[in-house]
Formats: sequence, C-alpha cells, structure tokens
Amino acid sequence: MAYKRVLTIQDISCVGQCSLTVALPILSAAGHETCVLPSAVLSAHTAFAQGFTFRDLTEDMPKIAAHWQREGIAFDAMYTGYLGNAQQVDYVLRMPDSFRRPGFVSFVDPAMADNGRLYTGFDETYVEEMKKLVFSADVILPNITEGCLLTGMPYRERYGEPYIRQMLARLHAQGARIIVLTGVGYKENSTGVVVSDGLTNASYYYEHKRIARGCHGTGDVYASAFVGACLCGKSIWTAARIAADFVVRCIENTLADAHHWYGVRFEPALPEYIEALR
Ligand code: PXL
Repeated sequence: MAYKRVLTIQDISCVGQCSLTVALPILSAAGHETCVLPSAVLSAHTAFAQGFTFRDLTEDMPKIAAHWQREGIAFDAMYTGYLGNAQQVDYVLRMPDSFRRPGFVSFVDPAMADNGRLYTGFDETYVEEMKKLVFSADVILPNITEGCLLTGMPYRERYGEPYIRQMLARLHAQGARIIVLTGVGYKENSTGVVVSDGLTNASYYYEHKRIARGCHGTGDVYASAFVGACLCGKSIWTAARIAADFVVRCIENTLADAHHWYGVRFEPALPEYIEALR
C-alpha cells in the first residue's frame, strides 16, 4: 500500500476527541506518515462550557513552516480543519509551493459551523477568509451549515434534493473542484453524504442510517477517515462510503454512554476501518 506523508493543520483540543487527537490516530491507522501543525492548544473544545483555555499558536505557524522549508520538507497531501483565526487561514494559503510533492492533494474541512450556527469565536471575517482557502483546495468537506455560509444560501433543517443541487452548483461555480457534502438527509431515519466532482459533473449519494443522538466531533472523524482512505488510493466515492460506515460504527459505540456527549468512541472501530482499507 502507498506510504504517503500528510500534513494536517488543526488545533489540539486536549480533551474532546476532535481535530488533531482524531486526525493523527486515524491517518496513522490508514498507514500514512502524519505531520502536524497545531493551530492552537485548548484545554477542551469550544462546545464545553465557558472557561476553556486557548493558547494561540498563530505566531509559531510561519516559523515552523520556514524551518521545514529550510529543511526541504515536502508532503503528498495537506488536510486542514479547525483554524484559530483569519490570520491562520492566511498563513495556510501562503504555505510555500516547495511543500508540494508531485501529485500533491489539498483537503479542506472548513470546520467553522454546524446546526445552523458558527462555532464560538468565529465571525464574518473568518468566513470570508475561509472562502479563499476552500475555493483553492482540491477537495472540500463542508457540512450543510458551512455550505450555507460559503454560498450565502439560507440554512434549512428540512430540504429536498433541489436545495442540495443548488448548493453544490453554487460551490462549484465559486471554484470548488471536488465537494464532499456531509450530513445530507432527505428522510427521517437516514442521512448521508453527497460527493460531487466538478470536473466530470459526476455525483453520488451514499445514504446510511441516521442515529438519533447527535454527537460532537463526527465531522472530524469523517474527514480524517476520508482523507486516509483517499491517500490509500481509494476513489473519492469509495472513500466517502468507508468514512461514512466508520462514523456510524463510532456513533454506535458511543450510544451506551450518555455522558460521552463531547466526541465519539472511534478507537474501538479502528480495526474495522483498517480492514475496509485493505
Ligand atoms: O470539531 C470541530 C472543532 C475543532 N476544534 C475545536 C472546536 C470544534 C468544534 O466546536 O471547538 C477547538
């Protein structure tokens, strides 16, 4: 199997099973060398009640990148998630071309909103900056709320296929190449993911069961599992399915523990994910 070197740029939430504490183990399980550029260190993610600590690493980011550049370090892929502020998005946009090995692929999860709302701490300026990163990426993984913020469409809890088709068309028109739109459900008991390739106009909907309990951190688990599978050489359609099946298993693992609201128990499902990648 291909041994790829991927750079992932996101925060470290020390507690909360999101961002780097999810991406690192999942990408490693997929068999890739995983380099990290932490955007911030938080005691716990921002969905915890007030009082979380936030160590902003913005200043370190260009220094870290400059060191890598001097060392001639380069990557097969870059995957960005939660970034602490608009300046960090700008730093990511200005990563040197020398970081890109031949065949380099960039994956961007806008990781800024869910359930119709921006995450704590983000504003319109951040959204505008994130648009630049999103529309320069090879593959983007927004949820519907993020799709609305990126396109200016109104957020709806219930919608039909025309609403999703319009969102995909607008994202492509604004520059998106491959879109993996998560959390798309047309029926009460199911949800799914739509993959749309702007170059070939092909699209695919993978529908799977919807587990009533909303769990935090599933977007990060999904994106990490998707990136891991793509870098193993799976097609975007197969990677979308493998990642969706993995997230369902992770949520099922978490259901029995009512106190585990802040993330999903993804670790026990890693062997199944590895098996699916074979
Ligand atoms: O899962 C997205 C995420 C990542 N990192 C931090 C967050 C969130 C979502 O709330 O707060 C710090």
